Amino acid sequence: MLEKNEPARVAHVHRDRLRVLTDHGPREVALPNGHPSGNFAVGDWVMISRDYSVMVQPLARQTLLQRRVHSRAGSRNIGEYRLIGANIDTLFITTSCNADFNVARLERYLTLAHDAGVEPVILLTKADMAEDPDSYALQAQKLGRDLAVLVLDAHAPDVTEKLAPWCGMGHTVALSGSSGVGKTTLANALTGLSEATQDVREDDARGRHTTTARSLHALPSGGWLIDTPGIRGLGVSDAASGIEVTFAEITELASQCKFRDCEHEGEPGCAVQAAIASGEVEADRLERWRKLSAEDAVNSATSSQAMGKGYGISKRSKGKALAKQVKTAQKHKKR
Ligand SMILES: Nc1nc2c(ncn2[C@@H]2O[C@H](COP(=O)(O)OP(=O)(O)OP(=O)(O)O)[C@@H](O)[C@H]2O)c(=O)[nH]1
Ligand SMILES: [Mg+2]
Repeated sequence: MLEKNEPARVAHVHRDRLRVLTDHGPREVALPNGHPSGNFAVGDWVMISRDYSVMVQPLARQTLLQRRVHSRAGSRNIGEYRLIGANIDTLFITTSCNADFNVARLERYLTLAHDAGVEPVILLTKADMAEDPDSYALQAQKLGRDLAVLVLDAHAPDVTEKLAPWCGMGHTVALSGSSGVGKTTLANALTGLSEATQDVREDDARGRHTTTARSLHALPSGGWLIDTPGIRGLGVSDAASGIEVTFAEITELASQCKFRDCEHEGEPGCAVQAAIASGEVEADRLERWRKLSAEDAVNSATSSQAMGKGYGISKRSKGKALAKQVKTAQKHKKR
């Protein structure tokens, strides 16, 4: 019975077992038949047996961050998702004030967070090595009206204090971003641990994929932190609502266009093109919205197909709206 069991939080997903954090410290628990490790994400809450030996029952998730696995057509991975973490309140989207900084990539991470109902915060590391860190902050700030953007030196003693507003009692933060941007350096500052970090390549600021597995840690503040390996390419799929929030100004303007199916390509009465003409919206931003929406539509279609074959998971049923989206996407892809 459930009362006879103990709650625990998944800190590491092994192939055949879970490492969980309990009131009495970390434990390794076995997985019974019918519960493959692939179903679990770091950050999940589970009930474990009183003797701390077996996972008994997974508990419902509040949020789930997952990303589409990049796969070649025909591969068995088509439509597969990788679970990044569960029950996350805040996603620290980490990038550096150097060659890693890329607005289109940040928009992908923002879409991932918004789609999962997770609050995004942008962390700009290596401010100490940049000539003009504020110029990066200005660009990042344009990506959302109420978006929190922090400029950091991950080695500085004030890091914990700066990140404290998101690390309070019971809150879960996850660090995401490319390899080498300083996720583990920040994690170490917050947890007090000394997990491995490694220098980046000097020529292009790229990291060496030092962290190889997702892991959850308890914070001295009473919160929780998830460190993740650097992601090479973040695909979007089934993320239409995340795109709507990430590109909120385009979503709002689109509702004022004369035609409901306006594609903002020069149709009469297009509020989006009018905003570009007046300088309110940058043409590049619309182009990035177009590209991401097109990719999302194509990937959502293949994930729906894959669903039918038993691969992956799809969040929404699509129907006619999807068919239209795919048609538009294919049109844009041909350009
Ligand atoms: N000067 C400076 N160096 C930093 C800063 N943040 C991280 N570094 C250095 O950047 C390198 C990479 O840091 P990591 O913390 O290993 O990066 P990561 O994001 O965890 O990388 P992966 O585990 O490969 O995904 C290390 O040599 C850190 O010391 C910073 O704010 N300033
Ligand atoms: Mg790391």
